[in-house]
Amino acid sequence: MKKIVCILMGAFMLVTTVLLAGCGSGGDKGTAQNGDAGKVTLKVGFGSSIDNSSGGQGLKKFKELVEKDSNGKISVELYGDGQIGNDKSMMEALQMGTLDITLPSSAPVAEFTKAFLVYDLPFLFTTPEQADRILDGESGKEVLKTLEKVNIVGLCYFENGFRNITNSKRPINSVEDLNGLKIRTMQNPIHLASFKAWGANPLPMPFNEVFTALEQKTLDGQENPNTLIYDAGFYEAQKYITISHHFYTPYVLMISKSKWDSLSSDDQKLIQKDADEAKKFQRETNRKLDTEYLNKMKDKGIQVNELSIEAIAQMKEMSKAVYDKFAPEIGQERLNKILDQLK
Ligand code: TK8
Repeated sequence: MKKIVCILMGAFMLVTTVLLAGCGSGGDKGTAQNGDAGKVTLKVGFGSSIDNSSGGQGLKKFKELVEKDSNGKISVELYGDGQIGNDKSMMEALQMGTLDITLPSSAPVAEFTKAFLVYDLPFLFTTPEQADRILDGESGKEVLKTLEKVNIVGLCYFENGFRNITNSKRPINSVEDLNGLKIRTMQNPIHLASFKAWGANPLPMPFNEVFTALEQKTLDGQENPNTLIYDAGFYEAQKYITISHHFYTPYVLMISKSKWDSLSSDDQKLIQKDADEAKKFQRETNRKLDTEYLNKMKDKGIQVNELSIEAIAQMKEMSKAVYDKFAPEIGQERLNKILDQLK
């Protein structure tokens, strides 16, 4: 009797071990992320709103596509409005593996890999189509690839857009009108050097601190695309918007390398395909909202003027020194290749 019981116990132990071993290594890499066999969760952090900003709407489209195309195997959790941090701290979270995906503006990304500085040059792009061609082309991909050396994988470029200047002091009709204005810029050496060259008094600051600083008048103004001037409510603390298009800012959709490497190659392909799909939707949405939100702000009484061609030509002239100063950090060959394609 004792012998039979031992044999049965032994057999039971053997079956359980085999079963357990089967679960561990079942098929693809990156399964069993959160206990449900094969399920994957992607935690996404973003600095602006999910519902109203064009970047947020692009992320919602990405979520919709990935969850549909993976038949629910991959779920995407969106955290907007800087809940998880600002552009820089969320990139650091990707490097530590405590966050999976984020969508910063390219300007703070340059602190992690200098190749991204090229996008911060003033008046580099004059049309959205030009930007698409460079960003989706060989040059854009080459810059994106430089993220891997800092343990991040770049998926594609969404659009933040052409930036305009707001302030509470006076309409900006000439370069001289910028003199001494305390303008918030992103934390980026080229943006700072450019506004200095144009005579303003630039102050670098994370996005989620700007509204309070405008309200408390520690700032006179800031610069962002119309969609964010509206979505972040900056227009409520400003009197004037000057359409200047002095910078174009891409958003960079990126995933932590540790997360990416933990995924199966099928899941990697699916996520890349849906990122590219969501990109198209997001850019279209951004271009539509750029005018729509500007009109909403006009209706709410903010004064809008267009910077004159003469003033833009003068600002371009004053920016030449900025191009020369940062060309070595960007990489002269990388810069020339992009400038040649824009001729
Ligand atoms: C939001 C920022 C924002 C950018 C800025 O996280 O900081 O002014 O335009 O979009 O990335």
